[in-house]
Amino acid sequence: MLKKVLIANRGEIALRIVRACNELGIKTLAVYSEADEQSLHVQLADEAICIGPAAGNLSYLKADRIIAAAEIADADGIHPGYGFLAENADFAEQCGECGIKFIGPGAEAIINFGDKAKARDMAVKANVPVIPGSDGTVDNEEDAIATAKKIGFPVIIKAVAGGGGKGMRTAHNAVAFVKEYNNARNEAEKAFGNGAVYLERFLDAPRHIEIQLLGDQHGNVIHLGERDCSIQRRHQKVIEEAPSPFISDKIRKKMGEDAVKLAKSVNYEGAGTVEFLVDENGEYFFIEMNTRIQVEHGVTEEVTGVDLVKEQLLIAAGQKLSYKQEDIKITKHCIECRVCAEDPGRNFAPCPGEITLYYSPGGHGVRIDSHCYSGYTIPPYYDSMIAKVMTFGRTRELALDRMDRALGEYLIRGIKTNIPFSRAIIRDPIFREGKATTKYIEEFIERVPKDLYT
Ligand code: MV4
Repeated sequence: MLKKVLIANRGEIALRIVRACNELGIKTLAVYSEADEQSLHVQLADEAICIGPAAGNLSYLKADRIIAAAEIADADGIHPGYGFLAENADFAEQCGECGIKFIGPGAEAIINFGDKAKARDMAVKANVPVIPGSDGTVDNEEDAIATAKKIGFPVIIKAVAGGGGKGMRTAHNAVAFVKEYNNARNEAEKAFGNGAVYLERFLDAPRHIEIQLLGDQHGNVIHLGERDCSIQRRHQKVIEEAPSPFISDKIRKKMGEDAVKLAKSVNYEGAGTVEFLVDENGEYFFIEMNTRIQVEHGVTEEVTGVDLVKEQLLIAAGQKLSYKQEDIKITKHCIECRVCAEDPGRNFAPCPGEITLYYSPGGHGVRIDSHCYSGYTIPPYYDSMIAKVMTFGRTRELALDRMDRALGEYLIRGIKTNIPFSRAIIRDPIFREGKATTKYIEEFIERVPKDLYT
């Protein structure tokens, strides 16, 4: 087993990792920025080292400082959480060179899946369905137009280094395409220092469904069913749930098997997520693979009973998976709302500041993952998520009723949050009926009067 794990992150995920380590008897080493001295992850870890000033690029993104902290305190593993260095192949490699186990897949998998065109190519090679599109990148206007015409409009132009919708553009005809192709390239160059793009047929109102995977160092890979993450605003997830109200047992099984096939084809180690878009006919297509633990992992934990972070730690220590595929049974429904310090009345602008009063919901069928407390000040330097509310029960209806109840119980004073917005969605008949696609939030904002959620 690992003896001491450095947690290269902050907020609720740092706490989540401390908890898994505590249950496994692994010592924990927190790192923190000058803005996070008062943070719970610093309080709850066995040891803590300050790694720099508040800004992320001067602290949580400083690979050399984090590795130095691990060496000073003699940690034998580093858990990157999500965001920050979680999908940084150089960091994973440097950990290895220093004899520290990076808790995640090898650098090669991070590089290959980090390039979305390469990832698409790997899916093709593994015989996993992809959306009709370009064969690799389209590197000049001429080739791009010819390929777009062959695919057929509308097409979507995506940055290979993309994520979060940056460097992504759609075009409904050849004239618009030329303009958007150049826009996408320029934006990607600016955002990622890499202007390379590829093309896909644009699906108008798909569902975003992702499969959770675990793979060990012995070639075993299992899937833990899907999460429906269609409820997104500006490419940020707002509500996630499992199982998807749209996916039949038959499609679930096929998608799961395809995700496993892809992971096995690259000897994938650790937790991973294969993202698919699913059209109105239930046809599904690979889009991306994430090589980290995701924010919404708890949803899968509640419906399967599997502790994904513990499994990550056991896998990193070289142990075999604790479960076989036939052990994985989905016996519950779980919904998650991300609570963010933002103002739905002012276009969801971030609202950092002091939480003067914090009381979080509880009771049967409720899980809260949060690092917040009364008197805690949300720093302006990091993302605005302050809690994840998960509610679960035997049926979707029960999970939804509990979410409505739980959100109504939340007391957060001093700052604005998106709680009223999430509650309005939970109460919306269209969402209740399980009909939401990736276009849902945009339409919701047009359809529903603002005073219903501000
Ligand atoms: C698409 C698509 C339609 N067709 N690809 C958005 C983020 C990135 N991960 C992939 N995204 C999309 N890719 C094709 N071929 C529509 C989206 C998309 C989307 C996907 C999931 C959730 C919300 C979304 C909102 C707008 C666009």
